[in-house]
Amino acid sequence: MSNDIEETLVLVKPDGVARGLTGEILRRIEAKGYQLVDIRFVQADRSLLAEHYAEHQGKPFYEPLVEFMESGPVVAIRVAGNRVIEGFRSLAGTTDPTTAAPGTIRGDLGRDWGVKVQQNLVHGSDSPESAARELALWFS
Ligand code: RTP
Ligand code: MG
Repeated sequence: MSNDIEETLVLVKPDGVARGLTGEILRRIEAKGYQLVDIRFVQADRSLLAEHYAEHQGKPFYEPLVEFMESGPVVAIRVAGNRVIEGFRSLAGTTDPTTAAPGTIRGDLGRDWGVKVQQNLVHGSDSPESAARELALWFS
């Protein structure tokens, strides 16, 4: 089996913080065997979010996404582990909580009644390049 220790950026989005799910999300990360390396509360501003979501600028969901992400504090977590970038995205489940598989964070805990798809509790970096860029941004 390969041993490929990586770091990824996980964000508990404002809906997760507001619903008191930070502990449950941290529990799932730790239960999987990943290591919490650093953690902080952040009230993100527009410039941080514009950099974080640079790849989505111009898309129809960009503006509502940024508005949602600045609506309250997020918890930023530096997580380490074997193939953790892919592994955390597997723990999180697919983007839309309605169709995310049961057993995943979004599938088990994501609401699909009266909320938008951007309210999907967590973010996880999607590649080694994204992880390096995003960790530098949130833990500068
Ligand atoms: P994330 O970046 O938050 O880990 O989520 P992801 O990779 O699964 O999704 P991505 O395509 O990167 O989109 C980033 C976030 O934008 C919101 N979104 N809304 N059609 C829509 O309304 C829509 N599509 C995406 C979600 O909050 C998604 O997590
Ligand atoms: Mg993404």
